Amino acid sequence: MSSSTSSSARISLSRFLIEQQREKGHINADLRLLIEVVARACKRISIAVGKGALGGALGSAGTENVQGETQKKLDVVSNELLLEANEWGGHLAALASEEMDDPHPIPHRYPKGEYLLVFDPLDGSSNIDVNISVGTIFSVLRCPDGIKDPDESAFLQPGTKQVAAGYAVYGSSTVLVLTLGDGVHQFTLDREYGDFPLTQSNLRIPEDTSEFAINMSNIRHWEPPMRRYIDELLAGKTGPRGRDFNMRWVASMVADVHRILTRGGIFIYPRDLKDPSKPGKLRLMYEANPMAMIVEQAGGAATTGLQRILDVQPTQLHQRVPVFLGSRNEVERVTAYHREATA
Ligand code: FDP
Repeated sequence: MSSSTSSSARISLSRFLIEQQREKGHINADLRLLIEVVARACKRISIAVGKGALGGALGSAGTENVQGETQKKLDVVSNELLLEANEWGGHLAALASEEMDDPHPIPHRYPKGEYLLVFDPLDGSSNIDVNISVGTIFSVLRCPDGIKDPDESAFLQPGTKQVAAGYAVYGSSTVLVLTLGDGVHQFTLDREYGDFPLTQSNLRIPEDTSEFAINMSNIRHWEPPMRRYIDELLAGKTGPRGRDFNMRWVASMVADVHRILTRGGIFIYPRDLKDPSKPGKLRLMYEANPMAMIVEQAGGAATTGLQRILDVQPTQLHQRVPVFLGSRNEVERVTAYHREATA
């Protein structure tokens, strides 16, 4: 069962992490520092996002990232904030980001640590200018032994190797959701005190749901098992499922996944035939993998439609995968439809 914490039993993120290190031995001092530094950067991004038009950072930066997507000014600002916060602490061997073609080395003037940090600095960027929730997603891996100057190949580890994953949602409140491989915990930014008290521990995703999240405008590009699954949901009480389903699509993965973590649901971004060269829209290393780790740690499931996301062996830093994640029974059903279709 998940549990909410009241303000009388305030446990800050720092205290939570120290206890994880001291009592449970889940993390070492470097990983603790890494998470604290990421949280600090998220606080700064939250402030930048919260300023809206007053901060002068809305709109396009006039550049494109490696995926050919237009970068927003706040994408660039968020990326800079995460780089600056993390490169000097001595806990990282390298960083990689959605917004940079290649991994970012730690400058020679700083010591290097044992971890690799991969992030999407501002997920849901098409929602930035319209005051809808956006967020940061991150994943932490160990740098392979003996590698002093990690390049892309050092990052190409399956999601099962993640030692931590998390996201921040910059919404009506700013929340930080974190897993260190022992459950999922939620912290809420206290804007007056500037810290992140623990507000919910051991979040659990209900196994069943009547809510799905998908961009329905792509329906004509979907493969047959995907159409079959959604047709059955849309048929509601009159169809084979015998009950009605509701749809929600924020179009910020962080916000849609956060809703699912809070009350259940299934989130889908399938492979489609619009551009057959792209196996889905979402990126494996800094969207699908960290979200899959969080969802599994909360009792849900996460697949590509054919295999567990966390088992995918990456071949490229910016590779894309189809994503099906959330309430276990729905993810298993739609995955079974895909497997039947390829059998
Ligand atoms: P965005 O392109 O705005 O950055 O990361 C990709 C992503 O957002 C996800 O956050 C979101 O779930 C999805 O794309 C939205 O895709 P559609 O524009 O196709 O709805």
